[in-house]
Amino acid sequence: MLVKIVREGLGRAIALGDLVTRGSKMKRSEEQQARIAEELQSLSLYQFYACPFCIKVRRAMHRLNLPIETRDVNRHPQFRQELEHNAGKVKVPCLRIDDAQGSQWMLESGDIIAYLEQRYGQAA
Ligand SMILES: N[C@@H](CCC(=O)N[C@@H](CS)C(=O)NCC(=O)O)C(=O)O
Repeated sequence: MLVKIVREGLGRAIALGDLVTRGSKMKRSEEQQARIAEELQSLSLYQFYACPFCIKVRRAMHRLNLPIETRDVNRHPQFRQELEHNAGKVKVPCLRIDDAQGSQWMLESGDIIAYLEQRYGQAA
């Protein structure tokens, strides 16, 4: 119980630190940004607000200027169930990638960031 409270407190401190130290966002033309925002409808990030690994991913999303929907699995039992059912466990962050074939559930913050960098990191 105490460990949980300390971990949550630390996570919130890191989240606050993240908010005040975020740098600038990648710049794109209005057209490019609108196209990317449309594309990002097919992505969602299952996460906890105070999880350091989620903060790392949200920081990359900010830097890359990617307004991806975030789904807090601590606040919404439906998101927790979806994550557990599809990813096989409640582990965050998890990036859900939807396409015509179905959904891919990507775990591991490092893999998620590498995927976002590779797909959206180049200013066109
Ligand atoms: N190596 C993973 C670590 C993720 C991780 O440990 N997430 C914690 C929250 S900070 C979690 O989901 N814990 C729930 C659990 O393990 O059941 C990553 O980098 O994404």
